Formats: sequence, C-alpha cells, structure tokens
Amino acid sequence: MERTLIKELEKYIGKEVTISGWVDVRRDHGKLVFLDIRDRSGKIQVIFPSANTTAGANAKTTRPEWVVTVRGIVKERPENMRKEELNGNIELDGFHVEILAEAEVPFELGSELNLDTYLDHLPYTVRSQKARDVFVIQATIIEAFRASLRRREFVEFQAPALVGGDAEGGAAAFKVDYYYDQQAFLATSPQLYKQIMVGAFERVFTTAKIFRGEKHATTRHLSELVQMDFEMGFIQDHRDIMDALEHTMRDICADVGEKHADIFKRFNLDLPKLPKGKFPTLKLKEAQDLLGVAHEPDLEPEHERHLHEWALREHGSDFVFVTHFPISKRPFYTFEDPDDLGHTRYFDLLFRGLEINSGGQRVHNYDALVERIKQKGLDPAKFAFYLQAFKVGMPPHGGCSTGLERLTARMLELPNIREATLFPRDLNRIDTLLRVDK
Ligand code: AMO
Repeated sequence: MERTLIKELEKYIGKEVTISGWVDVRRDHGKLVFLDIRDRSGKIQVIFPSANTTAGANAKTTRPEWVVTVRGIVKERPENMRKEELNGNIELDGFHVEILAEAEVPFELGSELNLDTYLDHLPYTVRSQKARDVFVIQATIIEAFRASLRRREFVEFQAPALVGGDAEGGAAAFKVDYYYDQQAFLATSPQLYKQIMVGAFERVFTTAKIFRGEKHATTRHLSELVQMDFEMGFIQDHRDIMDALEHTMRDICADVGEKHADIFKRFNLDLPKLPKGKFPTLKLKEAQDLLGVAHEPDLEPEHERHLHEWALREHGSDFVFVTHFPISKRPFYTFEDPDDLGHTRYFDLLFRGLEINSGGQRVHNYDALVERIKQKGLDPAKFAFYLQAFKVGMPPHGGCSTGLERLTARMLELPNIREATLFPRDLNRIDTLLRVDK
C-alpha cells in the first residue's frame, strides 16, 4: 500500500493507511503499546491494541529512532486526549509493523546538552526538533534572499572557491598546494568575482562558501561560512546599496515570518522588529559619540549590542546601519567619501546587536584602483586578472555581503553561531574536536 505522509492523515479518518518514519518515543501501558512516529511532515501516535498480537509484539521491540513502516486505521482522538504536537485530533490504530532499520541512540533526542556534546553527535542531534527548526529557517533565508534579488533582476552566479590570492587583504586565507608547485588559496570572499560580473550583468548575486583562517575562538567566528553577496552597477553611492539591502532584509523577514510562525512560537520569540521608516543609520563617529566611547576605527561587540538597544528604543528597529569607517582599515576596493575624506562610503548592518553584513561603494576607475592597491602595499600585477574588468569599462558600483550563519543565529537569538551552522568548522573542530598533541 502506498505511503501516506503524516500531515495528510486527517483526510483518511476511518480508512486504512501506511506510514513510514522514525520511532520518536515508545510507551507501554499494560497491554497497549504506543509509538510516536515522526516523518518529514509531522508526528502521530500509533496505538497497538495488544502486545500479544504479532503487531503489538513487534511494536514492543522497537526503540527510539528505529525506522518503521506501520499500517493502521486513522481515527479521531477523544476530545480530552488531544495533543497539539502529536497531530492534534487524530491517531492511528496500528495492526502491522515492518522494521526497516534498527537503531541505538546515545541519549534521548532533545535532551539538554552542552554545545560540544551536541556537535560531537550531530548526525543524531540534527534530528532534534530544535536543530530541524534552525536549519529550516536557514533554508528559507537563502530561498528568500534569492527570490528577493531575482525579482529585482539580479542574476545568480557561482564564484570559485580556489583562488590565486586573498581579496580581503586582512583576512587570513587557507593555503592550498596547487599544480606545478603553485600556491593557491581558499576564497575568503567572492568579492573580486562579483565585481567582475557587474561588467557582464550589472546586477549579480551569489551564495558562496568562503573560508577564513582567522584564529578566533568566539561565538561569532567560523572558519567556513556562507556569504550571501550581491553587487550592482550604476549607483549614486553606498546609500543605493543600503536601500537594496534593506529591501532584501525586509523580504527575508517577511518570508520567514509567514512560513515559520510555528517555529517562532516554539522558540518563544518575536519576529524581527522593522521600523516604519528606513532602518536607522549612524556614521561611526556619531555612533561612538552616542555611546560615549572613543573614536576607534571599529566597533566592539559590546558597542554593537548597545546600538541595538538604542535602535529598538528610538526607532523600534532590530536593524541599524553604521557607515563611514576610516579608509585605513578597509580593503583596497573601498570608495573614499569625497565629502568626508579619510572615511569610506561603506557600512555595516547590525541585526539584534551583531554585524551581519558589510558593504558599500567600490572604486570603479582603473587608475584610481591601481593607486589604491599600491597604497595598501599590494602589487597591482597580482591583481591583473581582476583589473582587466576595470580596464574594459566599469560603471560606478557597489554591493555587500551577509553572513548566513550570523543572520540565522540572530533571527533565532541563538547565543553561539555554531548552533546556526550545520557542521561548523572552527579553530578547534572539523566535525570532531581537534586535539593538540603534547
Ligand atoms: P566582511 O569581511 O565584513 O566583508 O564579511 C561580510 C560578512 O560575512 C560574515 N563573516 C563571518 N561570519 C562568521 N565567521 C567569520 N569568520 C566571518 N567573516 C565574515 C559577517 C560579515 O558581516 N567582501 C566584503 C563584503 C563586501 O564589501 O561586499 C566582506 O567579505 O556576517
């Protein structure tokens, strides 16, 4: 008999069905055996009337995570026995169990675990309701990012992950041995390629795996992450990019909220707060004056959290832009603001107190770009491939990059970015913990 998904069972009250899935929990009550079965669409309770029957005896051998096919009759549950999480109003009177795979589990799914235990057992713990919720949200974020940009005629492209040099200058790149004794690197950003692609399509976006060998052990740094980047031509200045990003963020929040109200309820969280007007914006100096801190070239994590409090209080916004970072600290491709010399037409977007995006206007003039590369102490010859795009004519352009894991983490208010990363790589872990030999 054909398999029916659990979410469809309500249509089959009084009828015989076959379902397949995992045993979530087994409970034995006298002669009755109860199995909660989970499939991709939901959960249902199946009751085997007697442990003396073959089906009942088979059901009684099962344990959590055993994979089974069950046949039974769908029936409505008594009014006083309805449980929201178990497909509410219906249950199954089971009369046949086929065991597809046995299982042995290290602990109960959904138990409170410390992060390392959770990560060490990811092939199992990823099945928990919480983990599935996180990664369903993440899948929707990517989908919404793509849909939002496609609607505005951005073309998706694939950036290379093996590159000849590091685009970001400051960010440590992982070295790779390449052919003929050449040194290659894992990309730290799709930056140079997205700029090249503006020359072909004007508007492009990508979701790229990137790698950063920064030796940070923090709750917000990973060694491998997904950057959601876009880049667009014919802009006036960085404010066009900020508008395009705000549009994208609003679309993402709307899609996530519309599709996953149930998840926000389970997490006991509100949807991101969006201001009626535009996202609040402060120049770096203004932000520092507001917080009463020194004019350093960047914000500390604590400052970012305080700016969130300000944005919520004054503008009802979980988002706040900070612009005009000093040019000295930004990569060579960053455009200097002619009206605020020494500062960039660049911004960070903070979401619930964490920088989730960075971007701005780029230098598009060939000679100016060569000059900037030299000023940074870099060799223009090493960038000859990229520079071709400028030699053959580039419009004023800009773009930005959102860290998918940081966005997911703040969306669900997860304290550590690793909880928003399916298989996190960091200073201490590549699936299993790295151990330093003594
Ligand atoms: P930046 O280096 O600021 O800018 O990176 C952009 C966004 O990527 C995320 N991110 C990280 N997330 C986790 N762990 C890390 N190690 C890490 N590094 C970066 C953050 C950050 O805001 N090419 C420019 C962007 C541009 O100008 O378009 C760039 O990469 O969310």
